[in-house]
Amino acid sequence: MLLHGPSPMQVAIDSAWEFQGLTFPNPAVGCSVVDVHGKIISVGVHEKAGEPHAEVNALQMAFALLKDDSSILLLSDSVTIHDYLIHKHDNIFTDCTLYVTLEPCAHHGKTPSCALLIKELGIKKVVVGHKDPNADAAGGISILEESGCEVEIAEECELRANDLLKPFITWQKKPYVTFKWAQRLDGTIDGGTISSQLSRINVHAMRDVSDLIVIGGETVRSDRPTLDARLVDGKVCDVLIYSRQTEFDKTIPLFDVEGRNVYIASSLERIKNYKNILIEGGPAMFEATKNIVDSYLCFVAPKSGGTIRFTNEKDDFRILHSQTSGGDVMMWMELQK
Ligand code: AOF
Ligand code: ZN
Repeated sequence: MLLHGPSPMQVAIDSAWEFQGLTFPNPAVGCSVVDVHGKIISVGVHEKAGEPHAEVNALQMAFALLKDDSSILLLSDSVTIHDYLIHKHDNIFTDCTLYVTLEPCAHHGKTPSCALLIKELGIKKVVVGHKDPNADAAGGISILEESGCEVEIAEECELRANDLLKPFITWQKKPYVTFKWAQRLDGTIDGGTISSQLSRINVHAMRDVSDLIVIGGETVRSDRPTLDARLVDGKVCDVLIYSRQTEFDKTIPLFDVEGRNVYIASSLERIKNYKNILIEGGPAMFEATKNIVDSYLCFVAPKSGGTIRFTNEKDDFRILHSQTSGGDVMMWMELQK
């Protein structure tokens, strides 16, 4: 029996999900480079705004492999990698196909245009998962087609590429709200640290690119959190404590973080002043925020032992993506309405 692995587009989508929640204000994007025999030779992802795009990371690795020369891997800045590839490619990419989850960008933003790079490298075929919803960067498909590159829109992948792009599509018009929680296999959410060190680093990296963290008053009182991004040496963001009571013990560490505004309110109105919002909540917050949450991120640690659980009834979720995270399972989900 012949076994097939995942398609190059699926590999690009799965790889991009590893950085979902970490690329604000940019989308999470993945790219596979496939050689003339149909073999995936490299995969690249966009990891953080300002850093190289997925195509550039994938082509950098492909160059190192095809040329058997790792010196390009020492470069980290997008402009430098673009220049290097353009000057040294010797037409090695001509017969390669790129599978990229998002239309290659036409513009020069924080980094130079991917479509122009692909054109310069003479790549003959690009398969695109989704058009770019950002008018400033869209137009890469036309640039490629006009240069004689065959562009295919991977229709069977559209739903999966669309799931991946949801935060970015939403940011074009309104804030995007993620509700995150960690639980054990038995559903418990109390009693100290639950998730793995890697999962906690992941959450700090999300805080680093969030502009507002929302948390319930009860959690503030019981956990006495700091809500900063120290595990990734990241920036601090504002905090909204959602509570009917306005008095809090100001020695709780979150009040003592420099450069942060802390609001205490019994309404979620303030959310509309922000763009990338992370709710770190328990069962009460879950109910209170159902109408404003775009996606749910749940970390499940393979252990048991607490006492408090979500006891909410009758909710169905759709899993957008699941992956492992330092021994935990991490699920991105949408509530079925
Ligand atoms: C791509 N590949 O991996 C990503 C793209 O400021 P810049 O230069 O980083 O450009 C950001 C815009 O580029 C972003 O708003 C989106 O339209 C597109 N993102 N495009 O070709 C990528 N992340
Ligand atoms: Zn680009």
